[in-house]
Amino acid sequence: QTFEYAPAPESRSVVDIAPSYGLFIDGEFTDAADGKVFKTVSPSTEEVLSEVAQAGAEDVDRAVKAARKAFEKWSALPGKERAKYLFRIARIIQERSRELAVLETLDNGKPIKETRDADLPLVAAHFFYYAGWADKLGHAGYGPDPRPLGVAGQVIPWNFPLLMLAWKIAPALATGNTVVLKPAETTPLSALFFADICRQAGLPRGVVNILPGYGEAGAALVEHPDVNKVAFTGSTAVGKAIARQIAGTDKKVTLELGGKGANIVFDDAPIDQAVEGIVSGIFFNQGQVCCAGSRLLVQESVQDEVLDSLKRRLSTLRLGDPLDKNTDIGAINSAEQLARIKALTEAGEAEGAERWSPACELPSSGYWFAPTLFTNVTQAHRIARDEIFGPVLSVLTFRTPDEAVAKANNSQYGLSAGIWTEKGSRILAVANKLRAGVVWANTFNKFDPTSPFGGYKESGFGREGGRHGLEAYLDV
Ligand code: TXE
Repeated sequence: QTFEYAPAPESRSVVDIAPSYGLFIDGEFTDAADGKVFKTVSPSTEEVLSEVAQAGAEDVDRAVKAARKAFEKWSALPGKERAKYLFRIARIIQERSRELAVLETLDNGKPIKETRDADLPLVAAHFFYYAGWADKLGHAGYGPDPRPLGVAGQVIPWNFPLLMLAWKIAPALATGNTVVLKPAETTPLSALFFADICRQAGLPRGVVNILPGYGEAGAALVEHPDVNKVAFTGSTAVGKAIARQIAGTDKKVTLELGGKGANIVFDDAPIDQAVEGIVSGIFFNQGQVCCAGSRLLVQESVQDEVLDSLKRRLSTLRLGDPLDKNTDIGAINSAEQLARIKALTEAGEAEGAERWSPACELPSSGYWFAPTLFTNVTQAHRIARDEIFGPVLSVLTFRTPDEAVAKANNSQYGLSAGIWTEKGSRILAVANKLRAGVVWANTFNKFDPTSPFGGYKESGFGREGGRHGLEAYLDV
């Protein structure tokens, strides 16, 4: 028995997008000092969504001064008072989550199913979770009176614009710091909407400042002498540049960088369940996920069965309008990112790997890439080593658990890994040998604000989330 199920797409009229936005400094929306603006477009249609003020060094200075001034009062508030603001922000996010989900989908290109069911609930959960810590910092294991660091300069990427904002802002405010945050240049809108939520929540002026702009604004923020703490999520190249930039200063830093996660399927794994995990591991958010399971390591004896089942499953994925509730695969975030994915997949073919995609029609405008599978991949291939950050899975095989561990660890990165097996003892044995900040067992891409998240090796350092996430914002 089959059912026709085609609910109407979410409409963009759910959310009001203004034709232009300012920078958010000291509780007000303002023009950039030099009057510069840039356009943000919908990746699924290339339609211009809005014109946004572009921050420069002078604006960074203004925002940092506002945050410094606000720090005096904000850090002196009792934790339970700061908690009230964070709880209020969390509740407004819940109340306005439909607007936020549509806005995020429009600006980012990701399916509404994901913004609605993953991004937004997690964003609210982060604010609730850290609101709960604000009056309990004396019990966090850091002694009776841990102190905030001061002004936090935060730079975030475009793949989870609002969720990365929540990961950065919630712990900073809970611990008594104030914030200047630069969203990515292709996804400024949800951060500006969040600025409006801060006003709605009555957050004191200057506690949160939002500066849309490009990398130069990020660099100016990071090196500003009155910024005490730098938090960055983005590419490993920029993360290293930031580490060099702040070397020799007293700034504290956390870096959350790239990944090349191994998803390891043993021959005793429930194959159907593993296939679902492989699909969500690499095709969630079009694979633009730092902890994506972008390398499938499958035990040789079940390779054919897993690949046949995976190909059948990929043939059922629906690519198209991100606002359609049935869509599984949305648009790639930008023309630049699409070009990077194309270049790496072409390198994969040139190096001799075998490429496969399901039959799939790509829309004529916007930035699109079909789900792609590479077999005959060796560890030396670029598609097995470099972060592609797209809907592209590289398949490698192994014979023994030791070989699986060796191959999984053969990476400059160490952010995530997955294990699929019926044996609990094997999960523990393998997980403890994997050099990765998170290891999922018989699941993938599960997130929770109570768990610390972060990388080994070139995936960065420091942890966000959980009690460990507090430490990044406190002098203990
Ligand atoms: O990243 P950038 P891009 C990886 C992924 C992707 C690649 C390039 O592999 O293909 O990086 O993406 C700001 N000082 N990840 O070019 O440039 C920039 O404005 C300070 C993984 O978009 O690192 C944006 O706000 N800031 C990653 C943010 O840094 C600077 C998520 C990220 O952009 C700066 C994104 C500078 N010198 C990409 N230059 C993850 N870990 O999830 C740029 N920025």
